[in-house]
Amino acid sequence: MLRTIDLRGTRPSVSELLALVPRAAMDVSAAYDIARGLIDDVRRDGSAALLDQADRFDGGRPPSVRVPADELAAAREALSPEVRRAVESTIERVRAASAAQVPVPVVTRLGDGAVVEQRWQPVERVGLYVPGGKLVYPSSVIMNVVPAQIAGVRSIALASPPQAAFGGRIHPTIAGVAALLGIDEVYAMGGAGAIGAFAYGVPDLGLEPVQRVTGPGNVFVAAAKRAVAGVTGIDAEAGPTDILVIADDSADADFVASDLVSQAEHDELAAAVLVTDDAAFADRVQERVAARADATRHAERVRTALTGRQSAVVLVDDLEQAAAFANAFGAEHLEIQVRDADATLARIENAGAIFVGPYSPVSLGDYAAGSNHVLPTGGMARYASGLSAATFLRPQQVVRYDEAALREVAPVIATLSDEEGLPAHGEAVTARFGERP
Ligand code: HSO
Ligand code: ZN
Repeated sequence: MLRTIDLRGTRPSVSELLALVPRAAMDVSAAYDIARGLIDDVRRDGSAALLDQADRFDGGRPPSVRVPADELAAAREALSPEVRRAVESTIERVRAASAAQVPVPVVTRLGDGAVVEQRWQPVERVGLYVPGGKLVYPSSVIMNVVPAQIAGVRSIALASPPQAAFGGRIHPTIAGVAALLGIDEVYAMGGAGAIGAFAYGVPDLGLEPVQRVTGPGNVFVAAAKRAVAGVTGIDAEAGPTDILVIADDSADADFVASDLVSQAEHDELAAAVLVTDDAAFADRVQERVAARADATRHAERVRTALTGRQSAVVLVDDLEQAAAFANAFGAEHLEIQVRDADATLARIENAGAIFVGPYSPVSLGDYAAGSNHVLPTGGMARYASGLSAATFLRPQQVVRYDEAALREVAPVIATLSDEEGLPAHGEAVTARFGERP
């Protein structure tokens, strides 16, 4: 079902590798002007514009844009005991891992009385966007909210589009999970307008501007983030999900096939790639993929994703070449299912999250590993990382020198400030040692 690319005996460059398995592109610039217009409408008309956009693009007008506290509480109580337990278990695991990953402050002593400190300061207020298109992901509420809470963000607002099936209200599971997490500022608003509302605030709703917007969304959400960048901080523009599996003949073909199908379930544009040094193993995976793709609920979508140009089986000479391919690809999710997984892991530089061994499937990370599932897509793993408490923290340097320590570096400052033609810089130091013009 997946097309095969045979790289054996070849040594393609990184750009050639990327051209072989091109990701489905999202044309954000084409959506930019529309997004800009919708944001401007919200700036001008406030909640009236949001309600109008709910009618035009989402599931109709919500009874109120701000979700009332009793609706949130009722949604929390309406979660089935089974779902509630699962959600609580995920929250607990993501909390534990996120808390352990909070960067620690460091103090560097550069000499007696010469100290540079780095402390981590949470962003004050953030806006989290939870999409509500063809699929809704309550698990993403956890993955966005928990790291922000762990980072110490004081004010968290959440937005999700009005749903037709619920009379223009947001999806009740999203509302219930938000309530379980203690989030009480929730808005039924979607798309570019919601991002604009977060960035500029909506006075008639009492919605104050946020300092950072995170969360995935469609092409208009991505375009809106691009439009408000600079006014507020944004996370990456999320694109279609991807999975890359490095496997050798020791792997279980059905495990690998099930993982490829699992991420293809998200989106017709999702990329699923197997890189292996064993052609017979690749054939076995293809057979299992075909069987599973036929039998799964979203068969049509899975088939479209797996037969698209963004998905492939890549045959390589050895695992070193497999790692080189994975590094060029920069997968959002990378699985390593080979005999000596640590040796391959050591060769990996670029990946959003790495899943090692036969019992660490991507869907474990999607829901219950404790890791975060908001990860860099579209090859952004080459320079970006997944969501964590650090996303909501800013390192700040604190400088503390005493008189003797300043005196010691005074000549350095004098020389460099002279060199740059900025003598007042040097004079700010000599002033402290009694020099007056
Ligand atoms: N695999 C998706 C996250 C997700 N999966 C949510 C299921 N629900 C992107 O990492
Ligand atoms: Zn997933």
